[in-house]
Amino acid sequence: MRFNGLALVVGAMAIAACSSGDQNAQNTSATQNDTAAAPATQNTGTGATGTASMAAITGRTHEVRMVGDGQSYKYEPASLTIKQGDGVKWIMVSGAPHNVAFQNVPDAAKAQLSANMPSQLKELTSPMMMNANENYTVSFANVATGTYNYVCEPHAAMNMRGQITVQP
Ligand SMILES: [Cu+2]
Repeated sequence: MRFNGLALVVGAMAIAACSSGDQNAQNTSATQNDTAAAPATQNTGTGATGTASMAAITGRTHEVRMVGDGQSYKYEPASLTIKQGDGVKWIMVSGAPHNVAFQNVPDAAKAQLSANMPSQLKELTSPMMMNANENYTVSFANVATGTYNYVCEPHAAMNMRGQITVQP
């Protein structure tokens, strides 16, 4: 039901954008037409991945160290339980490059988690961290409760994986 609602909202915005574009076209002003078209394009883009906006951390920020010694690569701790509203800060310690790529995220949580992840390499994927103390922080504010699995893409074959459980 919630997604039907979102689809309706996005659809309504698209219709509103179209009708305002039509009005502008009758207006014979090319400039107004252009400014009307820009937001419509952005709305469509946001709708494709969801309609959430970034929600800042309201609780505490937990740290996860990313370590590797050439033999084994891991997140420390690999498993973390947090409260909704907390943040997680991944810190590059050794064995770079590392990153954080969430996998199998339920559709209902995707939009908010994505909105809370700055500078994504691709969907739900952090940039690579190359140097000691480089870090990446994700807010879990407004992110649905549940368990989120993630992997370090460069070390996936070495089973560098982690898990965040978000509790109410
Ligand atoms: Cu790694």
